[in-house]
Amino acid sequence: MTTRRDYHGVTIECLQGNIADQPDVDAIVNAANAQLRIGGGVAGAIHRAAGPGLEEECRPLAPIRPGEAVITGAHNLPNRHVIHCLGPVFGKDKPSDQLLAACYRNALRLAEEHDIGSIAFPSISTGAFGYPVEAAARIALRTVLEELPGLTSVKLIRFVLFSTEDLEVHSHALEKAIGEAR
Ligand code: AR6
Repeated sequence: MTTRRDYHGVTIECLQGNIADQPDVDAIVNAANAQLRIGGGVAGAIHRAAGPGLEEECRPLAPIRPGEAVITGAHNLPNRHVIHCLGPVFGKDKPSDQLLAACYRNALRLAEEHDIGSIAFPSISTGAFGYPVEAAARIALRTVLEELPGLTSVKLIRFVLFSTEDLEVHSHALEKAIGEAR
């Protein structure tokens, strides 16, 4: 099941899948660690699929701070770019909501600067970093909607969720955010 909505000329999708297997988008977003090293979860899946060249390209860009985003090539991944975001560790990096929103905002701004037409996000901070998924989804979808009027190159924003539960939460957050924005 895919939830898809068109808003401000941009398509927003929520679907279940693996962020490292999205061959039809220009850029995928990494839920990175500060050192931009392999790690587990999303970062592990992306680095394993990209190959060691990605860590090499990341080395001079690290460390990054919570809320920050940096962009690299995609190496062996089927995309053009990887945008690496460091989400907040819930309850430790504060204010967590603003730092999480900054991840989505900064990723979209980097995408614009690099003429990216389509971008796929995972649910940043909701795994190892412990952010409750409902709250994180609300922030993610609201922030993305707020950014839409300023986007010219990005035409597709996809949320790739690992579980059916997380997909439902994000689909609901999308409907709700659009309802609030109208
Ligand atoms: N595709 C899509 N979603 C995934 C995938 C995947 N392949 N794998 C996990 N998820 P996490 P964080 C979901 O832990 O919380 C790493 O070790 C997962 O179910 O990847 O930002 C890094 O090195 C969860 O909902 O990211 C950092 O140290 C969401 O993606 C740290 O974890 C994010 O989980 C970052 O923690």
